[in-house]
Amino acid sequence: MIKWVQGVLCLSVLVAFAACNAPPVPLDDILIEKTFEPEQCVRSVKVGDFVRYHYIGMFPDGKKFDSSYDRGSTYNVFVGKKQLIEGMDKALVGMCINERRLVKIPPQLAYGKQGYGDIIPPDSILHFDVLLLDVWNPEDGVQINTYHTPSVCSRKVEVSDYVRYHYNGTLLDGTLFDSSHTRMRTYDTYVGIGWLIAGMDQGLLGMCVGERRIVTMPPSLGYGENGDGECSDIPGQASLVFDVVLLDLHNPRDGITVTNQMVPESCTRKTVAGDFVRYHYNGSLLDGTFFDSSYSRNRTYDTYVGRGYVIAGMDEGLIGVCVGERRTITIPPHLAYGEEGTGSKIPGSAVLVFDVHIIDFHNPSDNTAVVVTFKPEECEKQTKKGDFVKYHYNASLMDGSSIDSTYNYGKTYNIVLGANQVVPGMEDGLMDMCVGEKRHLVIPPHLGYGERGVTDEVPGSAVLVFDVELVELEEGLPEGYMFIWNDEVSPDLFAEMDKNQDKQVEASEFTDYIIQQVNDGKGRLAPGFDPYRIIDNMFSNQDRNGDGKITEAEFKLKADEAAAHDEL
Ligand SMILES: [Ca+2]
Ligand SMILES: [Ca+2]
Repeated sequence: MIKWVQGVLCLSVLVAFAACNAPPVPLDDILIEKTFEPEQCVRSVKVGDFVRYHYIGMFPDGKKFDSSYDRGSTYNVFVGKKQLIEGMDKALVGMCINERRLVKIPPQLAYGKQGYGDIIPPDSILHFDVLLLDVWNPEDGVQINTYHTPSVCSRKVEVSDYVRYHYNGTLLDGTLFDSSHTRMRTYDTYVGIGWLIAGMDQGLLGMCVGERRIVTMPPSLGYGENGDGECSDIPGQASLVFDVVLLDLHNPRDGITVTNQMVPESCTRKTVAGDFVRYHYNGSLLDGTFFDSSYSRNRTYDTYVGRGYVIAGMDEGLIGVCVGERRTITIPPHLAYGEEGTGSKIPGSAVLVFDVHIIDFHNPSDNTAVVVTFKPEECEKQTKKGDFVKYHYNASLMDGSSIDSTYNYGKTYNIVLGANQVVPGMEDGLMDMCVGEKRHLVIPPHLGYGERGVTDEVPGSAVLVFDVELVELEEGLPEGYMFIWNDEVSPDLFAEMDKNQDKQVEASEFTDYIIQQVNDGKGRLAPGFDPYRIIDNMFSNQDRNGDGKITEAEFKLKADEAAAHDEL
């Protein structure tokens, strides 16, 4: 090949030398001088091919007699079928796209002794400056050259699938006629049902998301004889080359698909419609382009499921999940954001892929779930409202992450039951419990810390898990009482309290007296509260005029009023 080219070059140099210094030597055959050779030659012209080329026709003295450039369109013709002068039929064979040749054709292979009208005189040697732009063969089909194959391909394009892809469309000589990249928008279409030119309908079949291929097609499978001057500059009879990358693929008949399921070993309950779910997710497009993540916000996504609060595919994909489960939910656009897409990151007709991790869920109708994990043999007293209880707890979230533990502080948590000192779910969970008993409590957020949670400790809407152990129980007073007498009330109560006998009871006398009664076992203060605060309140109640002393009159008035129901 190289030798042959050199040979031609030498010969043409000789001819040129001869042309300048001596009368023209008659040519036996055409002479070919390659004035430009492309680096690559994927295909060269063979007899029977159809070509599109530009040319300038000249006489040896350089005088132009014809030019395709002047007409503004390529010359389009079959090669080797006597549709051209014989010399040209020969000259085009072996030419590559973008190759340029200066061809010298003797008269016997051109217009001979007759010449051609007024244009070509008899016995003319003709020079043609030829540039080949396109070649195809009627036998050609679509040629597919895959130059990048993704490592994973779970699905390939089939007839009637809907795809989103990017492409650069060029002519065979490399001229760009269209690009989805410059529009910054994928081309979205059905495949194989005539929405596309035939070559593209075929060329996309079998493609994986992420695959890159070059699809080359003859004009019969592209824009045919007339080309496409409306939307792009595709000349008639042009071969088309599309450099395609597939970004997305689904079928309108698709539902969601659930893959990569990781279900925890223990799963006693699965979500149903109406449950409230907290989950983390990473969202990406089918080609792996990330669009959103709850992790980046460092906050779970919280929603009711099966109630239309989220896209239909997610509503469906979050049904039947366990706490702690991981799954990948792939959602076709008609169950996601449809043809319009949303925001700047989810294009129209996009398939969405969500990797979700279920943190917890509950139902608004849930009560505190109580599981007794240890019950002591002896159980005389059970907790009730008003009791003062001391208990240990380990608090955690459903994913096992620890919130708090009394064991860490080495002392119990102490509360009066029914006094709103803990969340309602904890009140429920501590009722009817024996000393020594252990329980596992699951508290839904509406009985826990609600939608707001506790800053830096309990996330909003979180289900809480408490393992509790009742350590001590001090029986409370009947509801509404802060102090009661164990025995009969002394008839000389006022006199007993007025220790210095000045006919009035000062705060210190009152306090000393009540404390004495409690210590003697004659009376009882409500457990779990500051006794001095209770006594202060009792004193204030008696001291009607607020002068810091209780007179006998004040005392009597109060005693009559509260004969049936009060502290004294
Ligand atoms: Ca006194
Ligand atoms: Ca008073």
